[in-house]
Parts: sequence; structure tokens; C-alpha cells
Amino acid sequence: MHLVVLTGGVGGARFLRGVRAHAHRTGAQVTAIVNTGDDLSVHGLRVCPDLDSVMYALGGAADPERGWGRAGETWTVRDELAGYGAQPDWFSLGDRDLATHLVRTTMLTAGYPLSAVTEALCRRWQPGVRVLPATDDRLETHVVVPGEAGTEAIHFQQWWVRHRGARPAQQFVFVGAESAKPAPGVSEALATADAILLAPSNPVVSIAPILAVPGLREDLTGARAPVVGVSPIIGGAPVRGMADACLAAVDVECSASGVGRMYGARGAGGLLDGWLVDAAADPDADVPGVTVRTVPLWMTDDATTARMVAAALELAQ
Ligand code: FO1
Repeated sequence: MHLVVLTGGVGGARFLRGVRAHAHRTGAQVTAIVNTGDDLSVHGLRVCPDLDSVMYALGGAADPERGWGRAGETWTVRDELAGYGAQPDWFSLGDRDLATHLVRTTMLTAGYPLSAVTEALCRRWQPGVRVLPATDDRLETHVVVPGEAGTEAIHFQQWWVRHRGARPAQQFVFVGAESAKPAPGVSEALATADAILLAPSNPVVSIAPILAVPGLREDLTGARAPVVGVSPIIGGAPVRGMADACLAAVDVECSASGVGRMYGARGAGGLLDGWLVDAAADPDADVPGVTVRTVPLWMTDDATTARMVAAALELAQ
């Protein structure tokens, strides 16, 4: 059994821990296709937050409270940078985490593609799943917001971290997407999958940038495997993060039904065969053309998340 998961963000990384727990029990192979739209260059270093969240979460090295970055982190370099007044001062790289960005940047500068760099970094963390960036090409999510002279586009991290999503987003633009190609292994993974899962990640800034890579959406919709999505919205509110602000920008209702309808039914030009929603909060969720199943969706621990994954796979059958 080959499970392929499209994922991004801290929620997606937590979901993957449950997928891995399920796979250990059943002997399944797992491939994670990870969003790169959050990636940015800071202090000369290439930072890939979603790839690192997956790597650290599965490697047992993630900070449990923040969800991103390393557990037991120290911040000496950040404080020293602040001493110089270095910008950006709103995006902090921890000392332990810095080693990852240094190795990545060195390898990228030497000409290795991001997929090869990710494989090399994962050798240390042994995530137990194959971790693939959606693309090796530069693809960055930018957010169009009202500015002093009309509108301006700022990097997603500036909107998310610096402004905490408070500047009203008018549009999300996936810069570089038009000329991006799926990373090696991505199309093959989708073609050989027995089930494809959409993690409960932000649909607008985690899953949409993956699907914006030309050919990737077609690989998914043309796959022989069923596609089951897990709602990132429970009872009208995001499980984590600011999906509500992102959904408002694209005029989608912040509800389990709203996100399911945004993804749409595979038979009707959309993505989904099945949609998993929370049993207690969204018992009446409805997505035309898609089989909706209700289960407890809170990812309280890996065992609970693995049960969600088992339910998603039952639905896929
Ligand atoms: N999130 C913050 O809220 N503040 C930060 O300073 C910050 C730094 C950071 C550095 C490396 C990294 O991998 C993630 C980091 N994040 C930070 C998290 C990140 O902004 C987002 O949570 C994700 O991009 C959304 O998935």
C-alpha cells in the first residue's frame, strides 16, 4: 500500500505523524508532497518552513508548543543580529535550526536541487516517510494587500508573521508557479499511490501552492487512487493558524462544507472523492458529489490521528 499525502504547515506535519503511525501498523509506504510556497531567503539563507516542520515533527525534534522550529532552541544568533539592527527583525531563526538552513543553502549554492537537499537533510532525521518538495523550482506565495499607493504584494511570511494576518488579504499569488515543474518523484508518487490524502492544512496557502505547479493538479485528478481530504476547519474555525483570513480573501465560507466545496468533487472538475469532517462539530457537512464521513478530527496525539487516517483510508476504499 502506497499512501501519498499533500501537506503544508504545522497541522500538516502533525497529521503526518498519525499517517506514519498508521503505516507502521499496516506496513504501508508513505510519500509526503510538501508545500514550498512559504519558503524565503533570510540573512542570506534559504529557509523552507514546511519541509522543516515535517522533518522535525517526524524526526521527534519539533518544538511541541510552537510546532515550528527545534525543541530546546536557543536564540543567541537572533539576539546578536538584533544588536546590529539586521533586518528582517520579525522573523527569528533559532541557533539549532540555523544549522539546517546553513547546510541547505550550501548545498543549493553548490547546485543540488531542493529535493536532493531535502533527502540529505532527512538522512539525519529519519522521518520514516519519503519527503518531497512539491517543486525544485522557486515558488513563493505573496499576498496582495492594500498599500499606500493602491495595492502591494508582500511575501507570505511578512503577512503571516510580521502582520499576523491583520492586513486584509485581497489575493494570494504563487510567484514562479507558471514555470515550475513537479519535483522528481512527485508525479510518479501520485501515479503509483493506492490512496491520496489532503492533510488538514490551510487550503489557500498550503495546499493551493502545491496544486499551482503545472501538471501536478492533473497528476492528482488523473490518479487511479481515490483522493480523500481532511477538513482543516472544525465548527467554523481553523484547527490552527489563520485559514479564516485566507478563506475570506478567496470568498470561501470558513466551514467544513465551504472548504470541501472549494476543493470540489473529482467527478465535477474538483479534487475529492471523500471528505472527512468532525463528528461533533460538523455532523451536517455536505459537499455535492463527495462522500462525507464524520469522525473525531482533533489531533490530540499520534494514536488519535492514526485513527483519523484509518477512517480516511476506509472512506478511500
Ligand atoms: N513563525 C513565527 O510566528 N515567527 C517566526 O519568527 C518564525 C520563524 C520561523 C523560522 C523557521 C521556520 O521553519 C518557521 C518559522 N516560523 C515562524 C513559522 C512559519 O512562519 C509558519 O508557521 C509557517 O510557514 C506556516 O506553515
